[in-house]
Amino acid sequence: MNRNRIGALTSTATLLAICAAVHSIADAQQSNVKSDQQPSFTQGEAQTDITKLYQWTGNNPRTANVGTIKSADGAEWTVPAKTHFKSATKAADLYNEANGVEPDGIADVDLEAIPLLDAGGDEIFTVYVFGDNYFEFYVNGKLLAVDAVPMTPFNSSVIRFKANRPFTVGIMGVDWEERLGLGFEKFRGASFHQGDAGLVAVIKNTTGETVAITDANWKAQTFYTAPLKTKKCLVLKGGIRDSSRCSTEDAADGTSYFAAHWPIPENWAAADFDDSDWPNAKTFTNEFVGVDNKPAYTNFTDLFDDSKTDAQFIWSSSLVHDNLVLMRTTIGK
Ligand SMILES: [Ca+2]
Ligand SMILES: [Ca+2]
Ligand SMILES: [Ca+2]
Ligand SMILES: [Ca+2]
Repeated sequence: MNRNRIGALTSTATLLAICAAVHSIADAQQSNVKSDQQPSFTQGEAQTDITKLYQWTGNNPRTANVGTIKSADGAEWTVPAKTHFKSATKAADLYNEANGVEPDGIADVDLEAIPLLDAGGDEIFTVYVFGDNYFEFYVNGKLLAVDAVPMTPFNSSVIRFKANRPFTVGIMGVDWEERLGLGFEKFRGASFHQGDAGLVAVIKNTTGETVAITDANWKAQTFYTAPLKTKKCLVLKGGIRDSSRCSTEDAADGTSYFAAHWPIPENWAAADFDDSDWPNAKTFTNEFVGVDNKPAYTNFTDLFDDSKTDAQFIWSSSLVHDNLVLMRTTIGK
């Protein structure tokens, strides 16, 4: 055996050893995860219980369906999310093309006409929300109202409520999808396009003072992450569910992609829920989210982009892959 051949064998062996080491680090990251943090994986598109929630036939027409899919462990998952869309109070429209509510700005909105919801307390607050695509809004564990439009048109909402400080706000955000269970949508001729998300909110008191904005102080955790080209691109460590290494490319055929699901804790929106192992929310710029062509946002930049209290778009680690994200904050005295 000549020296070059030995050299080649040595470097192959070294390479294999490095691969094995990298692999064991990846496995270790997964095995460090507590059993209640381990996701259930599904593969392919949801085929059962397909139900139409909402259809929009105007500009950017989409149908918002839900469906169910089973994972190998026998668990059944509603995708993109189990919502209260059909049963809960709809948030009033700040801007909603579907209902013909299209004010040029906040000066044209009659706040007194917005129903006052009761979260238990005496002080009156107003929250303005723009979410891509859908949200449900809780105070101290009580569901107050849900987004009037699950997918398109892009709308914004206003909710008035009574509460006492301190109070805890919980928001469930959903990035809607058309390829149920895969996290893909159909976009400009692409059958498997990776859609993105993002949510911004501002809470004011009756004097117009801002008492809370979405920012990196919020907690945000994903409970449904897709599409995953491979299961291994998802990095799990403690409460971290990081999909930022997963491919964001559209696919010619995405039907073999995977999705990760975690059960939603029953009391996740309650004031005393322990969110200490949830990551802080990640913030994203308006440019990254791409809101410059959405009047539901741009007509209200004096609310959402106030120079002194500039609300940030928040989400969990991946604006693309994380499709069901729970967000929490507590507003103090
Ligand atoms: Ca919406
Ligand atoms: Ca979206
Ligand atoms: Ca802003
Ligand atoms: Ca998505």
